[in-house]
Amino acid sequence: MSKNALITGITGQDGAYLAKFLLDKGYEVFGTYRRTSTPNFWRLQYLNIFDKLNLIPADLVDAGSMLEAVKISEPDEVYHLAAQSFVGASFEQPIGTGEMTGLGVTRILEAIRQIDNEIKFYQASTSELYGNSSNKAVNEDNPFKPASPYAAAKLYGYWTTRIYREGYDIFACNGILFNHESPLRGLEFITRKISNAVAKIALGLETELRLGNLEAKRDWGYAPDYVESMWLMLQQKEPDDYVIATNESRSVRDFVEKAFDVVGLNWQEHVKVDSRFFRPLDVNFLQGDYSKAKKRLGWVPKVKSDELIILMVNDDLDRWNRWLKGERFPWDAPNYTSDAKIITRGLKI
Ligand code: NAP
Ligand code: F7E
Repeated sequence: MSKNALITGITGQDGAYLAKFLLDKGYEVFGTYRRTSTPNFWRLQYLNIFDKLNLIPADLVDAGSMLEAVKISEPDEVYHLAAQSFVGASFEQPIGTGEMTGLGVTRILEAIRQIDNEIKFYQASTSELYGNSSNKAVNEDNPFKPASPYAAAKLYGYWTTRIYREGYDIFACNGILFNHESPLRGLEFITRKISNAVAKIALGLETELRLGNLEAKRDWGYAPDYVESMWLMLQQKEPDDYVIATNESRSVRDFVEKAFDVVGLNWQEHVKVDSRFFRPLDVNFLQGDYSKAKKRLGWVPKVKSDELIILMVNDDLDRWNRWLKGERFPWDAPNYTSDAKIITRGLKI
């Protein structure tokens, strides 16, 4: 008999890739989505899985809806991916981020505890937990030092997961995932902001790209590789916490340079540093040591950042080329305009 999986946040980058991964493994996949004025299913359509899923409306701030999602789906495994996941926005909406990204974890774990504590649980923890605590590669034993409201909320979620594991014997795991990207990444995150702008600049649709802190370094992996690790964690004999990373780190400056190289342009002629994109506090350096995941789960990253940059730029080039030929898509790119009137922390773009 096939297993049931419930993915909260199925409309996001990881939710979409994980849904595809689990469908391919023969799971019956349920996913939560929140009510929005415009439906947001483009990633599921992009991966051609939209009509294979069971979708349940639920919101992280609404405990009853989370309980209902667990009841309806009767899951063997819950992958809790839903969150306000953008670090920059967490400085603008710190309380909402605490509600969704922090307390949301308790709401879903309470639902599991009340309905069936045999359900296995994955919590989307993050490298942001480490903050600026180290300038070397970090593993599961390094201390945490969150540097944003997002990271503080995730720290709460990390410990709640461990408390429910130890206190109620729930098979609950933290995946401490370092940054992972793909052509399905949201446009506000740096990698996709860059790949999308590079494609548009190469095709003459835009001339400049405005960025903030170019010196920050991140350990960037490929999202489809990373969702496999989530599943692997829940297939082990015992629940545990794992770092998932590539063990390589590069700066935003380096990423942007390589992305412009893909289309044969000089990044310095197009990139402008703009104070609006700096955060009140930033994490300068992150690099993960995934030795434990390699040893226990047999997991290794297949795509490293050099390849990732090329595939992301090429995918956005393909989208915009097709758009120029008159094709229209369910996904975001055609709707995105750089002249939108955005206000961030009181500063107008
Ligand atoms: P994402 O693309 O931003 O997706 C987040 C998902 O959460 C979306 O489906 C979103 O729905 C949903 N969501 C947000 N607020 C909600 C609410 N109030 N109620 C219900 N659903 C809500 O994020 P991602 O990159 O896939 O990341 C997945 C998870 O891993 C997140 O928890 C993130 O914090 C964590 N994480 C990500 C990374 C990374 O590098 N990607 C690394 C470590 C940890 P909408 O589509 O309606 O917005
Ligand atoms: O920023 C710098 C920015 O927003 C990366 C989330 O998935 O990964 C993600 O969080 C770096 C930061 O990702 C711009 O200041 C410069 O230092 O792409 P990002 P993030 O903050 O690392 C972790 C692991 C998560 O858990 C999160 O959910 O790039 N940066 N200029 C910029 N960043 C953005 N977004 N935009 C800029 O213009």
